[in-house]
Amino acid sequence: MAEMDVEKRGNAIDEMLKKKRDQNPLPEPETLDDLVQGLKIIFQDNEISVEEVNEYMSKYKSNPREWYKYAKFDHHRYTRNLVDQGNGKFNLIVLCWGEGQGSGIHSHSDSHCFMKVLDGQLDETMYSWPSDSEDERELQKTETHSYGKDSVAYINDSMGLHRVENTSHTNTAVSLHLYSPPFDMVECFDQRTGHRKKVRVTFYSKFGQRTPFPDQGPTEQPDVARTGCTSVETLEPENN
Ligand code: 2CO
Ligand code: FE2
Repeated sequence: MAEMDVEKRGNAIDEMLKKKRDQNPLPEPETLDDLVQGLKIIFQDNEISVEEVNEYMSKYKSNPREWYKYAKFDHHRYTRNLVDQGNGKFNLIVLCWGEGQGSGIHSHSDSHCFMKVLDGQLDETMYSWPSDSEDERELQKTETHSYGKDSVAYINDSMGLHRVENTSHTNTAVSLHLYSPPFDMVECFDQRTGHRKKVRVTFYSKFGQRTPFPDQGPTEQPDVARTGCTSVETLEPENN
């Protein structure tokens, strides 16, 4: 009985989606601009299908000429470069990962997070949430994945925490991230103790232009391994 309910609900959602797409068709995502336009159509709805977004982002085949202007690297940390604000429904961001650069372990502020690799390869390590107790305990790894060019990954807080890294010492990597709803704070976690802190995430550039101070953040970035996060502007007190 329960299975049938799920199936019926699944069919109802498929039907609804089909109807909506007949009325408002998505452009084939032949270019990055097409992809942005199509994503804006998808996110007009309050309910989105993770599968539909995943498939749509997978269809776009990365063309460096289209995203080159957003690809700005920094020697010390990975960078976050805003591409589009998705009519307030999502942020689309190009992340640039230098050789050996990675994020700390973090959550995603109750947002949907899609990550499409545009160039190179990215490795993801997933962890389970630490318990609420005060005890210090090492975070438990749950899964590892490697993503190559044009593949799309998805995470939300119910699936756990993750760290993303470009482990190559010879190649850079570039990825396109969609976060809905947009966020500017995340929680970062210390792998050894499970302790967490709130961290503001910032943009290195917006719409292809380098972001002026104060968005740029301090020149001395806290070390990823010790603070648990990069792209940090301000470390907020935990009770904030
Ligand atoms: N979430 C991280 C960020 O936006 C990147 S890891 O992929 O979700 O900086
Ligand atoms: Fe992430």
